[in-house]
Amino acid sequence: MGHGEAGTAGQGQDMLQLITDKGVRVSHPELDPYIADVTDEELVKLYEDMVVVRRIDTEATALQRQGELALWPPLLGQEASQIGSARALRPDDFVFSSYRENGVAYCRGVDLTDLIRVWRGNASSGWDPYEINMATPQIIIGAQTLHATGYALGIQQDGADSAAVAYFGDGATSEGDVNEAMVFAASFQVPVIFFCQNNHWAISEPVGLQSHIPLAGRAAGFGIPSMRVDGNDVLAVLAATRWALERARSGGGPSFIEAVTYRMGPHTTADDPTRYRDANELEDWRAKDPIARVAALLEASGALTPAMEEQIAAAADGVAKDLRAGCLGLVDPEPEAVFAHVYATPNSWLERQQEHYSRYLAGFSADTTEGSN
Ligand SMILES: Cc1ncc(C[n+]2csc(CCOP(=O)(O)OP(=O)(O)O)c2C)c(N)n1
Ligand SMILES: [Mg+2]
Repeated sequence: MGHGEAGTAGQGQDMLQLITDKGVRVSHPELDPYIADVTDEELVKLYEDMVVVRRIDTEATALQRQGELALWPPLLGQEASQIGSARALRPDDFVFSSYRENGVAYCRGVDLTDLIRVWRGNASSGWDPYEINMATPQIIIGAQTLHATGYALGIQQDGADSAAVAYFGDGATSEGDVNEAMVFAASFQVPVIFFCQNNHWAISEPVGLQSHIPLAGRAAGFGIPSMRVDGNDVLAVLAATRWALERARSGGGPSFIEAVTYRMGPHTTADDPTRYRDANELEDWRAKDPIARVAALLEASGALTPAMEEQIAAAADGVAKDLRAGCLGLVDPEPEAVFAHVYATPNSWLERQQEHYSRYLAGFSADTTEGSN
Protein backbone atom coordinates (compact mmCIF):
# COMPACT_ATOMS: atom_id res chain seq x y z
CA MET A 1 0.00 0.00 0.00
CA GLY A 2 1.43 3.33 -1.02
CA HIS A 3 1.26 6.58 0.93
CA GLY A 4 0.18 8.56 -2.10
CA GLU A 5 -3.05 9.79 -0.59
CA ALA A 6 -1.53 10.70 2.74
CA GLY A 7 1.20 12.42 0.74
CA THR A 8 -1.14 14.97 -0.72
CA ALA A 9 -3.70 15.33 2.09
CA GLY A 10 -4.16 18.97 3.00
CA GLN A 11 -1.56 20.00 0.45
CA GLY A 12 -3.84 20.83 -2.45
CA GLN A 13 -4.34 24.51 -1.62
CA ASP A 14 -3.62 27.14 -4.18
CA MET A 15 -0.11 28.07 -5.04
CA LEU A 16 1.06 31.07 -7.01
CA GLN A 17 1.96 30.39 -10.61
CA LEU A 18 3.21 32.31 -13.66
CA ILE A 19 3.83 29.42 -16.07
CA THR A 20 1.28 26.61 -16.19
CA ASP A 21 2.16 22.92 -16.47
CA LYS A 22 1.56 23.19 -20.24
CA GLY A 23 3.85 26.19 -20.64
CA VAL A 24 1.32 29.00 -20.81
CA ARG A 25 2.27 32.34 -19.22
CA VAL A 26 -0.43 33.49 -16.81
CA SER A 27 -0.62 36.76 -14.89
CA HIS A 28 -0.53 37.12 -11.17
CA PRO A 29 -0.93 40.62 -9.69
CA GLU A 30 1.30 39.90 -6.71
CA LEU A 31 4.15 38.23 -8.59
CA ASP A 32 4.15 39.99 -11.98
CA PRO A 33 5.88 43.20 -10.82
CA TYR A 34 8.85 41.18 -9.55
CA ILE A 35 9.68 39.69 -12.95
CA ALA A 36 8.48 42.45 -15.28
CA ASP A 37 12.10 43.06 -16.35
CA VAL A 38 12.83 39.44 -17.31
CA THR A 39 13.38 39.25 -21.07
CA ASP A 40 13.01 36.18 -23.29
CA GLU A 41 16.81 36.00 -23.46
CA GLU A 42 17.00 35.88 -19.68
CA LEU A 43 14.33 33.18 -19.56
CA VAL A 44 16.41 31.18 -22.04
CA LYS A 45 19.36 31.53 -19.62
CA LEU A 46 17.21 30.13 -16.80
CA TYR A 47 16.18 27.27 -19.10
CA GLU A 48 19.84 26.62 -19.89
CA ASP A 49 20.74 26.60 -16.17
CA MET A 50 18.05 24.02 -15.51
CA VAL A 51 19.20 21.82 -18.40
CA VAL A 52 22.82 21.99 -17.22
CA VAL A 53 21.92 21.26 -13.60
CA ARG A 54 19.79 18.27 -14.61
CA ARG A 55 22.72 17.01 -16.69
CA ILE A 56 25.11 17.41 -13.73
CA ASP A 57 22.65 15.48 -11.60
CA THR A 58 22.30 12.69 -14.18
CA GLU A 59 26.07 12.39 -14.52
CA ALA A 60 26.63 12.26 -10.77
CA THR A 61 23.92 9.60 -10.44
CA ALA A 62 25.66 7.58 -13.17
CA LEU A 63 29.03 8.00 -11.45
CA GLN A 64 27.50 6.55 -8.27
CA ARG A 65 26.00 3.62 -10.17
CA GLN A 66 29.42 2.96 -11.71
CA GLY A 67 31.02 2.81 -8.27
CA GLU A 68 32.86 6.13 -8.60
CA LEU A 69 30.83 7.95 -5.93
CA ALA A 70 29.75 6.46 -2.63
CA LEU A 71 26.40 8.25 -2.62
CA TRP A 72 24.49 10.99 -4.44
CA PRO A 73 21.27 12.84 -3.51
CA PRO A 74 19.47 13.56 -6.80
CA LEU A 75 17.60 16.81 -7.36
CA LEU A 76 15.71 15.59 -10.44
CA GLY A 77 12.43 17.53 -10.65
CA GLN A 78 13.56 20.36 -8.36
CA GLU A 79 15.50 22.38 -10.95
CA ALA A 80 13.08 25.33 -11.10
CA SER A 81 13.00 25.71 -7.30
CA GLN A 82 16.77 25.80 -7.15
CA ILE A 83 17.56 27.88 -10.23
CA GLY A 84 14.71 30.37 -9.76
CA SER A 85 15.74 31.12 -6.19
CA ALA A 86 19.53 31.01 -6.60
CA ARG A 87 19.48 33.29 -9.66
CA ALA A 88 17.60 35.93 -7.64
CA LEU A 89 20.54 36.26 -5.23
CA ARG A 90 23.48 38.65 -5.22
CA PRO A 91 27.04 37.39 -4.74
CA ASP A 92 27.15 38.97 -1.26
CA ASP A 93 24.07 37.10 -0.04
CA PHE A 94 24.95 33.94 1.87
CA VAL A 95 23.43 30.49 1.34
CA PHE A 96 23.05 27.75 3.95
CA SER A 97 21.78 24.56 2.36
CA SER A 98 21.16 20.85 2.80
CA TYR A 99 22.75 18.07 0.74
CA ARG A 100 20.26 18.37 -2.14
CA GLU A 101 20.96 21.95 -3.31
CA ASN A 102 23.57 21.06 -5.89
CA GLY A 103 21.77 23.27 -8.42
CA VAL A 104 22.08 26.20 -6.03
CA ALA A 105 25.79 25.44 -5.57
CA TYR A 106 26.20 25.48 -9.35
CA CYS A 107 24.63 28.95 -9.52
CA ARG A 108 26.88 30.17 -6.70
CA GLY A 109 29.85 29.17 -8.88
CA VAL A 110 31.08 26.05 -7.14
CA ASP A 111 33.95 24.22 -8.80
CA LEU A 112 32.51 20.94 -10.14
CA THR A 113 35.24 18.82 -8.59
CA ASP A 114 34.60 20.49 -5.25
CA LEU A 115 30.94 19.59 -5.64
CA ILE A 116 31.77 15.92 -5.94
CA ARG A 117 34.73 15.26 -3.66
CA VAL A 118 32.76 14.61 -0.45
CA TRP A 119 30.50 12.12 -2.24
CA ARG A 120 33.59 10.24 -3.43
CA GLY A 121 34.86 10.04 0.14
CA ASN A 122 37.90 11.99 -0.92
CA ALA A 123 37.61 14.86 1.58
CA SER A 124 35.51 15.77 4.57
CA SER A 125 34.50 19.09 3.06
CA GLY A 126 33.97 20.40 -0.44
CA TRP A 127 34.88 24.06 -0.71
CA ASP A 128 35.78 27.28 1.09
CA PRO A 129 32.38 28.77 2.03
CA TYR A 130 33.66 32.34 1.77
CA GLU A 131 34.78 31.93 -1.84
CA ILE A 132 31.22 31.48 -3.11
CA ASN A 133 29.25 32.70 -0.08
CA MET A 134 27.66 29.33 0.43
CA ALA A 135 28.27 27.05 3.39
CA THR A 136 29.07 23.41 2.65
CA PRO A 137 25.98 21.16 2.80
CA GLN A 138 24.39 20.44 6.15
CA ILE A 139 23.42 16.81 6.72
CA ILE A 140 21.76 17.39 10.11
CA ILE A 141 18.21 18.06 8.99
CA GLY A 142 17.29 21.73 9.48
CA ALA A 143 20.40 22.79 11.41
CA GLN A 144 21.37 25.23 8.66
CA THR A 145 18.33 27.39 9.46
CA LEU A 146 19.99 28.27 12.78
CA HIS A 147 23.27 29.08 11.02
CA ALA A 148 21.46 31.28 8.49
CA THR A 149 19.56 33.09 11.22
CA GLY A 150 22.76 33.75 13.17
CA TYR A 151 24.49 34.97 10.02
CA ALA A 152 21.52 37.25 9.29
CA LEU A 153 21.83 38.75 12.77
CA GLY A 154 25.43 39.57 11.83
CA ILE A 155 24.27 41.25 8.61
CA GLN A 156 21.80 43.30 10.62
CA GLN A 157 24.46 44.35 13.13
CA ASP A 158 26.83 45.32 10.31
CA GLY A 159 24.10 47.50 8.80
CA ALA A 160 24.52 45.69 5.46
CA ASP A 161 21.72 45.04 2.97
CA SER A 162 22.56 41.46 2.03
CA ALA A 163 20.47 38.47 3.05
CA ALA A 164 20.97 34.95 4.35
CA VAL A 165 19.03 32.12 2.73
CA ALA A 166 18.32 28.79 4.39
CA TYR A 167 17.28 25.95 2.06
CA PHE A 168 15.54 22.96 3.63
CA GLY A 169 12.93 20.33 2.88
CA ASP A 170 9.36 19.60 3.88
CA GLY A 171 10.49 17.09 6.50
CA ALA A 172 12.82 19.65 8.06
CA THR A 173 9.86 21.86 9.02
CA SER A 174 9.07 19.34 11.78
CA GLU A 175 12.52 19.72 13.33
CA GLY A 176 13.09 21.72 16.50
CA ASP A 177 16.02 23.56 14.92
CA VAL A 178 13.85 25.02 12.14
CA ASN A 179 11.15 26.14 14.56
CA GLU A 180 13.70 27.66 16.93
CA ALA A 181 15.34 29.49 14.03
CA MET A 182 11.99 30.95 12.99
CA VAL A 183 11.23 32.13 16.54
CA PHE A 184 14.61 33.83 16.76
CA ALA A 185 14.43 35.31 13.25
CA ALA A 186 10.98 36.78 13.94
CA SER A 187 11.98 38.15 17.35
CA PHE A 188 14.96 40.02 15.99
CA GLN A 189 13.52 40.68 12.49
CA VAL A 190 16.72 39.52 10.83
CA PRO A 191 17.21 39.45 7.03
CA VAL A 192 16.81 35.70 6.48
CA ILE A 193 14.78 33.78 3.92
CA PHE A 194 13.43 30.38 4.88
CA PHE A 195 13.26 28.60 1.53
CA CYS A 196 11.41 25.31 1.86
CA GLN A 197 11.45 22.93 -1.08
CA ASN A 198 8.38 20.83 -0.46
CA ASN A 199 9.32 17.85 -2.64
CA HIS A 200 6.53 15.81 -1.02
CA TRP A 201 8.77 13.26 0.67
CA ALA A 202 11.17 13.02 3.60
CA ILE A 203 12.79 9.74 2.58
CA SER A 204 9.72 7.44 2.81
CA GLU A 205 7.55 9.79 4.87
CA PRO A 206 4.91 11.71 2.89
CA VAL A 207 4.42 15.43 3.48
CA GLY A 208 0.80 14.84 4.52
CA LEU A 209 2.14 13.22 7.66
CA GLN A 210 4.37 16.22 8.41
CA SER A 211 1.49 18.67 8.25
CA HIS A 212 -2.25 18.72 7.65
CA ILE A 213 -2.04 22.31 6.41
CA PRO A 214 0.23 23.71 3.68
CA LEU A 215 3.72 24.19 5.08
CA ALA A 216 3.65 27.91 4.25
CA GLY A 217 0.82 28.19 6.78
CA ARG A 218 3.23 27.30 9.56
CA ALA A 219 5.14 30.57 9.12
CA ALA A 220 2.11 32.62 10.20
CA GLY A 221 2.38 31.14 13.68
CA PHE A 222 5.78 32.77 14.03
CA GLY A 223 4.61 36.07 12.54
CA ILE A 224 6.67 35.48 9.40
CA PRO A 225 5.05 36.46 6.06
CA SER A 226 5.03 33.63 3.54
CA MET A 227 4.37 32.76 -0.08
CA ARG A 228 3.39 29.36 -1.45
CA VAL A 229 4.52 29.08 -5.06
CA ASP A 230 4.62 26.46 -7.77
CA GLY A 231 8.14 25.19 -7.28
CA ASN A 232 8.22 23.76 -10.80
CA ASP A 233 7.69 27.25 -12.21
CA VAL A 234 11.04 29.01 -12.47
CA LEU A 235 9.47 32.47 -12.95
CA ALA A 236 7.17 32.15 -9.94
CA VAL A 237 10.10 31.03 -7.79
CA LEU A 238 12.26 33.90 -9.05
CA ALA A 239 9.47 36.38 -8.27
CA ALA A 240 8.83 35.01 -4.78
CA THR A 241 12.54 35.07 -3.93
CA ARG A 242 12.83 38.67 -5.15
CA TRP A 243 9.84 39.54 -2.93
CA ALA A 244 11.57 37.98 0.08
CA LEU A 245 14.91 39.63 -0.77
CA GLU A 246 13.28 43.04 -1.07
CA ARG A 247 11.82 42.56 2.41
CA ALA A 248 15.18 41.44 3.80
CA ARG A 249 17.17 44.28 2.21
CA SER A 250 14.77 46.97 3.38
CA GLY A 251 14.67 45.90 7.03
CA GLY A 252 11.41 43.97 6.64
CA GLY A 253 12.73 40.91 8.46
CA PRO A 254 12.37 37.21 7.69
CA SER A 255 10.20 35.60 5.00
CA PHE A 256 9.16 32.03 4.32
CA ILE A 257 8.75 30.55 0.83
CA GLU A 258 7.19 27.15 0.22
CA ALA A 259 8.16 25.97 -3.26
CA VAL A 260 5.84 23.10 -4.12
CA THR A 261 7.82 20.62 -6.17
CA TYR A 262 8.48 16.91 -6.40
CA ARG A 263 11.48 14.65 -5.86
CA MET A 264 11.27 12.55 -9.03
CA GLY A 265 14.19 10.30 -8.14
CA PRO A 266 15.12 8.36 -5.02
CA HIS A 267 15.95 10.12 -1.74
CA THR A 268 19.56 9.18 -2.42
CA THR A 269 21.12 6.54 -4.64
CA ALA A 270 20.85 4.19 -1.62
CA ASP A 271 17.04 4.43 -1.62
CA ASP A 272 14.38 2.54 -3.61
CA PRO A 273 11.24 4.71 -3.76
CA THR A 274 9.19 1.99 -5.51
CA ARG A 275 8.91 0.38 -2.07
CA TYR A 276 6.84 3.21 -0.64
CA ARG A 277 5.22 5.30 -3.36
CA ASP A 278 2.88 4.72 -6.27
CA ALA A 279 4.14 4.85 -9.84
CA ASN A 280 1.05 6.94 -10.73
CA GLU A 281 2.22 9.74 -8.47
CA LEU A 282 5.48 9.98 -10.38
CA GLU A 283 3.61 10.02 -13.69
CA ASP A 284 1.38 12.88 -12.47
CA TRP A 285 4.45 14.93 -11.63
CA ARG A 286 6.24 14.06 -14.84
CA ALA A 287 3.50 16.04 -16.58
CA LYS A 288 4.48 19.08 -14.48
CA ASP A 289 8.15 18.95 -15.42
CA PRO A 290 9.85 22.28 -14.71
CA ILE A 291 12.08 22.25 -17.79
CA ALA A 292 9.53 21.05 -20.37
CA ARG A 293 7.09 23.85 -19.52
CA VAL A 294 9.66 26.63 -20.02
CA ALA A 295 10.76 25.02 -23.27
CA ALA A 296 7.12 24.94 -24.44
CA LEU A 297 6.64 28.61 -23.52
CA LEU A 298 9.83 29.75 -25.27
CA GLU A 299 9.25 27.57 -28.33
CA ALA A 300 5.77 29.03 -28.77
CA SER A 301 7.17 32.56 -28.97
CA GLY A 302 10.09 31.49 -31.13
CA ALA A 303 12.61 32.55 -28.47
CA LEU A 304 13.94 29.01 -28.30
CA THR A 305 14.67 27.17 -31.53
CA PRO A 306 15.61 23.50 -32.05
CA ALA A 307 19.12 24.64 -32.97
CA MET A 308 19.45 26.51 -29.67
CA GLU A 309 18.16 23.49 -27.75
CA GLU A 310 20.78 21.32 -29.41
CA GLN A 311 23.49 23.83 -28.57
CA ILE A 312 22.38 24.00 -24.93
CA ALA A 313 22.26 20.19 -24.68
CA ALA A 314 25.79 20.02 -26.10
CA ALA A 315 27.02 22.61 -23.60
CA ALA A 316 25.43 20.57 -20.79
CA ASP A 317 27.21 17.44 -22.05
CA GLY A 318 30.45 19.40 -21.87
CA VAL A 319 29.80 20.30 -18.23
CA ALA A 320 29.02 16.64 -17.46
CA LYS A 321 32.29 15.61 -19.12
CA ASP A 322 34.23 18.07 -16.96
CA LEU A 323 32.45 16.78 -13.86
CA ARG A 324 33.41 13.19 -14.69
CA ALA A 325 37.01 14.12 -15.48
CA GLY A 326 37.29 16.05 -12.20
CA CYS A 327 35.86 13.15 -10.25
CA LEU A 328 38.11 10.49 -11.79
CA GLY A 329 41.13 12.76 -11.48
CA LEU A 330 40.87 13.11 -7.72
CA VAL A 331 43.91 11.69 -5.96
CA ASP A 332 43.11 9.37 -3.05
CA PRO A 333 44.14 10.93 0.26
CA GLU A 334 46.70 9.20 2.49
CA PRO A 335 44.79 7.12 5.09
CA GLU A 336 46.43 8.99 7.98
CA ALA A 337 45.18 12.32 6.63
CA VAL A 338 41.92 11.54 8.43
CA PHE A 339 43.62 12.70 11.65
CA ALA A 340 44.54 16.11 10.31
CA HIS A 341 42.43 19.15 11.25
CA VAL A 342 40.39 17.30 13.89
CA TYR A 343 41.75 19.60 16.61
CA ALA A 344 43.51 22.93 16.23
CA THR A 345 46.02 22.00 18.98
CA PRO A 346 47.84 18.69 19.75
CA ASN A 347 45.65 16.10 21.45
CA SER A 348 47.23 13.05 23.14
CA TRP A 349 44.11 10.93 22.85
CA LEU A 350 44.00 11.43 19.08
CA GLU A 351 47.78 10.93 18.80
CA ARG A 352 47.45 7.51 20.48
CA GLN A 353 44.78 6.55 17.94
CA GLN A 354 46.99 7.70 15.10
CA GLU A 355 49.97 5.66 16.40
CA HIS A 356 47.74 2.61 16.68
CA TYR A 357 46.43 3.11 13.16
CA SER A 358 49.97 3.60 11.78
CA ARG A 359 51.03 0.27 13.32
CA TYR A 360 47.96 -1.36 11.82
CA LEU A 361 48.77 0.03 8.36
CA ALA A 362 52.40 -1.05 8.69
CA GLY A 363 51.11 -4.60 9.24
CA PHE A 364 50.21 -4.70 5.55
CA SER A 365 53.74 -3.92 4.33
CA ALA A 366 55.81 -6.74 2.75
CA ASP A 367 58.50 -6.75 5.54
CA THR A 368 56.18 -8.04 8.23
CA THR A 369 55.30 -11.21 6.29
CA GLU A 370 58.99 -12.26 6.07
CA GLY A 371 59.98 -15.10 8.36
CA SER A 372 56.45 -15.90 9.22
CA ASN A 373 57.09 -19.62 8.88
C1 LIG B 1 18.48 15.55 12.66
C2 LIG B 1 18.41 14.48 11.62
N1 LIG B 1 17.46 13.51 11.74
C3 LIG B 1 17.37 12.55 10.79
C4 LIG B 1 18.24 12.51 9.73
C5 LIG B 1 18.11 11.43 8.66
N2 LIG B 1 17.56 12.02 7.45
C6 LIG B 1 18.34 12.30 6.39
S1 LIG B 1 17.48 12.97 5.11
C7 LIG B 1 16.03 12.90 5.97
C8 LIG B 1 14.74 13.39 5.34
C9 LIG B 1 14.70 14.85 5.09
O1 LIG B 1 13.56 15.21 4.34
P1 LIG B 1 13.29 16.67 3.85
O2 LIG B 1 13.55 17.64 4.93
O3 LIG B 1 11.94 16.68 3.23
O4 LIG B 1 14.42 16.91 2.74
P2 LIG B 1 14.64 16.14 1.35
O5 LIG B 1 15.57 15.00 1.62
O6 LIG B 1 13.33 15.69 0.85
O7 LIG B 1 15.29 17.14 0.44
C10 LIG B 1 16.24 12.32 7.23
C11 LIG B 1 15.16 12.08 8.19
C12 LIG B 1 19.23 13.53 9.67
N3 LIG B 1 20.11 13.58 8.67
N4 LIG B 1 19.28 14.50 10.61
MG1 LIG C 1 11.42 16.43 1.22
